[in-house]
Amino acid sequence: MAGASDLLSQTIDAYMDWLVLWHRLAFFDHSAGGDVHDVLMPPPIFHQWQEAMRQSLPQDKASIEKLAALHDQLHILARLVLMKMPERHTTPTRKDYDNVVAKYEELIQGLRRLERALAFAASGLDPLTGLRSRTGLTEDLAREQNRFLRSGRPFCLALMDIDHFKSVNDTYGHEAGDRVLAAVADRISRDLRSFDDAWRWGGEEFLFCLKEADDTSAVAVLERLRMALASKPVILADGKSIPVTASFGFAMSRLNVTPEELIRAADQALYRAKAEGRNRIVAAATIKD
Ligand code: GH3
Ligand code: MG
Ligand code: MG
Repeated sequence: MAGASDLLSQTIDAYMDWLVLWHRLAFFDHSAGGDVHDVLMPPPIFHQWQEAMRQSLPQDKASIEKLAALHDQLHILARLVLMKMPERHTTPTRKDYDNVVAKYEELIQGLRRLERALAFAASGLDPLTGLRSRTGLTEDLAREQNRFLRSGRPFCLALMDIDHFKSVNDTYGHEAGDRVLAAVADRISRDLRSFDDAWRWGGEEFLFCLKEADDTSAVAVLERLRMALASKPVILADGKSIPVTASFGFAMSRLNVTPEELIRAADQALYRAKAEGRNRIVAAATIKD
């Protein structure tokens, strides 16, 4: 993956050079000689990058294919504009010029978006929410479990699931749903304590590790977050106000109970929180130890 990511940065650089060359041909070197097909080759590194991406990140196939299509459109358009200039003694029309530049910007923006997504993936952060992704989760929880076994100070694992989130998407659209998720993540970061950890567990579900917390302090932290969400709707950039509540299930650390078992117990408690009416916090039934 590092290979694909390096090639992507080089591709973006190569495109800067390519745009300069296109400008030279369009405005100054009208009689550069040779066929524009030879002079204005697409940066070969684009194809190398595309191949590396296809092999290392097959899950991103759709965005790679979209960029490949944009790449083809840009090159066809850029050549057509050059070839259209009669005897190539004039410069492109404003409209033709703007079309090439707009296509170029679209391609570069797409490449940059992918570059950011790759950087996030490598950093273990979820690009939409900025919270941790599941990368490294097992190791992080094992470390917390070891700390508990050494020090005897308990921790709490809690799952949070946004209530009726499907209807947010259905009512306001998927993009608004994404912005609500980002806003919820922002509140999570603000309302957990600075030394607690939060992961995007998946979709509209989040996992928290509340450190050095007994039952009472864990409930206090979760209650503060539950209230913060329920008491203020999320306001989108276009002014839409979207009420959000969430349900929580949590389990406290215990000797001889693995973090994976705690998460399962928290998930069952979350299920009960949903069944009992949502917008509430439910403790896991005591697990054996
Ligand atoms: P419940 O209160 O029972 O949790 O209801 P719910 O609608 O939240 O639960 P359900 O599991 O039926 O739906 C979850 C929805 O979350 C469906 C899915 O489209 C949406 N979702 C998951 N991930 C994302 C995302 O990244 N962005 C957006 N916009 N929606 C997402
Ligand atoms: Mg869910
Ligand atoms: Mg939900």
